[in-house]
Parts: sequence; structure tokens; C-alpha cells
Amino acid sequence: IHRIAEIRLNDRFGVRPALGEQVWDWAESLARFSDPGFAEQGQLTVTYLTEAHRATAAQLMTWMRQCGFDEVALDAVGNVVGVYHGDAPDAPRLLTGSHYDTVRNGGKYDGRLGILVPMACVRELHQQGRRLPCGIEVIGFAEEEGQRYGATFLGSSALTGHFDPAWLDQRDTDGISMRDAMLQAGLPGTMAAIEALRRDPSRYLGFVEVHIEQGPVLTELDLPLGIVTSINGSVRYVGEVRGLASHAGTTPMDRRRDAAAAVAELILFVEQRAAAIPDAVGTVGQLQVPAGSINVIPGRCLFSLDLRATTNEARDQLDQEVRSALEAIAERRGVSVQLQRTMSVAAAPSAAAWQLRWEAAVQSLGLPVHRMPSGAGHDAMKLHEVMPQAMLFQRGLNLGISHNPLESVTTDDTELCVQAFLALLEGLSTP
Ligand code: HGY
Ligand code: MN
Ligand code: MN
Ligand code: MN
Repeated sequence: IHRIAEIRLNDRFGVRPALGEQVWDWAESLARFSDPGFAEQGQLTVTYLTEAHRATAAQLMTWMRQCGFDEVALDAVGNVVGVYHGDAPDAPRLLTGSHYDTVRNGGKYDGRLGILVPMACVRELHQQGRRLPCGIEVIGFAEEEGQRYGATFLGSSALTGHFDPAWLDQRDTDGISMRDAMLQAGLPGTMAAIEALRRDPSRYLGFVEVHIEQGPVLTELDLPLGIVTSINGSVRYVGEVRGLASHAGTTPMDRRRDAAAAVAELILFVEQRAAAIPDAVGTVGQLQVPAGSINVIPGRCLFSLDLRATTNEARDQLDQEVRSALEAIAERRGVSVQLQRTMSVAAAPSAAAWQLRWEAAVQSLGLPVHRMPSGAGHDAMKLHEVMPQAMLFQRGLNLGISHNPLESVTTDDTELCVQAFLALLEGLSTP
């Protein structure tokens, strides 16, 4: 693999980066599936178990079969599972993959790159008729972004035995429960079937995830690849402030219980405190005055909270300060607050051995090693709960913008990413 990498790299400017272009073509092709209301505007939105979600899964399965995977299946929560056997039936497996759902009006590579890169590697091995001393199990996780239901990391949680049964009763904005969405998609919709997806960690060497960086660091360093040292921990809430709707024209400013003004004060507090705590971030991504009117003081205001930091201590400090501030704001403004925590996931440090494997793979391509934390959450932090994991970042274009249709990559960087994954596999097959 190293020799091929050298040839490919030396001739890269002469010969097209074939593997990088294949991944690019697959990602572009997958983007034709998008949820109604977004597809018509040329936007990519694939949320859990919609028709576009099902079509995306079917397309991945077709390509996996063409790549030479020995087993290809859709599991009980909609994960796409492809297995390329090792050189012995009981060979341990390398687990890898990422998610194929997207945020609303998202990019083509968030998640998907981490499915398509290992698929291209398996196709290379299959074409060379090679079997490694380990199997390769590639997962297209069905749901990581938590857009349709509040259940983030649903696909990877099913593999680690952390699927929350309460998720089945969650309803989307049309009132459809997750269980009914599963049944409509031909999935069993039972906890028995979901619990059967739990993986036995002793059968696996570990989990690796390739992902776009979703930030500007690799661009600023002019590096195609980065090694992830840890994934930030995060906590998420949805909240509602209730004040008193009243006439916008006749209610004096000092007699108001304005729910939206209270949330506005909270948003500025989150921005100010997150900026003051090193490596912490805080975001109110959703904000709504239900049935609001231009001439009515908001009586209700709905909002979301996403608080993260590199360490659990910093995350918890920000979490605590924000909730205390919210209480004080409510007290002073005479409004009430309901806050519901929808997710809490601990910071996930990379396993040293796997971080070193990624470093050796990147160095084997003649590239410098850059170690960096991940501000974004990833399926790897769920697998972290049951097995060693480490991630490889690939540079994104447009300063690594993500969760935005401008998200993109180059075929050259993608070629290097596939070559690094092949080098990691090669490292696993040399004692
Ligand atoms: O929000 C995140 O960090 C990831 O994109 N789900
Ligand atoms: Mn994302
Ligand atoms: Mn992602
Ligand atoms: Mn992820």
C-alpha cells in the first residue's frame, strides 16, 4: 500500500486521484436524495426514516455489494452494515463508519465521508483479492444529528446497548412516533430487536471514524489530514419561558413579562460566558415565539441550548452557570422557565494506540502529523463507551464550513484520506 501511495502521490498531478474521485462521485450522487420541502430548493436534508433516508440506505447497500463486501444488511434501527471478512472466520474485526443522516440544509460530506472512505478501501482490497488478519465492518449510522427526533447518536447507541426505550415514543412535528416511523419503514420497532444489535466489544479491535474537520484549523495549517486527540463533551436542552402576552401598545415597559426578552438576555449570557471559558462553546440554535403577533408582547418563547467544552469540568461549569443565570433572569422578569435536558455526552479522549496508528498512517504518506481536539460530536464518542476509538479529520473547503451547503472537500485531500485509511489497514496486517 505504501508503494501505491508513493506512486499515487508522485503522479498525483499526472494521474487522477481515482479513489478520491470515487468517494467524491458517491457523495455527489447520494445528495440527490433529500426530504420534501428541501429537495425542491436543491437543499440536502435527510432525516431519520424519511423516504430520502431509506433511499440513501438502499443506495449505500447497492454500492457496498458492488465493492465486494461479503455481508450487506440493514439493521433494526436503519443502520447500513457492510462486512468484509478477514483471512479467518473468527478473525477480530475493525469497526468503522459514520452517519448518513444530515442536518437541515446540510453538506454532502458530514458523516458520509466516514462511510464512503472505508468503502473505497474495501473495494481496493477486494480488487486485489486481499484478505487481512481482521475483518472490516463498515456502518452507515442511521441517525446522529437528532433532527427529526431528539435522539442523537441513535444509530451508534444501538450498537453499544445505550438505545433509550423512551425514544420510541418520541413524536416528530407531525405527531408521528419513532416506533410508527420504524414500522412504516419496515423495521421491527421493538426493543428486543434493537437490543439484539448490541456488539460484543471483545470481537473488535476498536472503532475508527473518518470525518470532515468542520472547522478552519487544517486549512490555516495547510494540511489535508489531522489526528483527533479527543472529542468535546456536550449537553443539550430544550426550554420554554412563559411570561404574559399583552398589548404591545398599552403595556408600559416596566410592567411587562416578556418571554422573548428573557430568552434574548439568556442568549447574550451564553455567548459571553462561553467565550470566557477556555475551549467552551454555547449556542441557542432554535428560537420560537409560537403564534406570535407583531403587536403582542410574547407570552411564550421556545429555545434550545447546546453547551460544549474540551473537558467535562468546563462543560459542567458552563452548564451550571447558564442554568443559574436563567433562574435569575426568570426571577427578575417575573417569568417561569421549563428546561428539559435532551442529551449529555462526556468528552471522549482517543485511545493512544489508535491515535498512534493514525499517526503512522499519515506519516507513511509523507505528511506531517497534526493532533487536534474535535469541537463537533461524533459517533466515535458513543463507541468510546465500549471500545477504544480514534478519529482522522480531513480538511474541508471554504475554511471548513459545515452544517451548511458550502461544505466541501477536494478529491486530492480525499485521495490522501483513503490512502491513509489503507495505510492504517496495512499497519494492522503487519505483525
Ligand atoms: O452537533 C454535532 O456536533 C454533530 O454534528 N452531531
Ligand atoms: Mn453534523
Ligand atoms: Mn457528523
Ligand atoms: Mn459524527
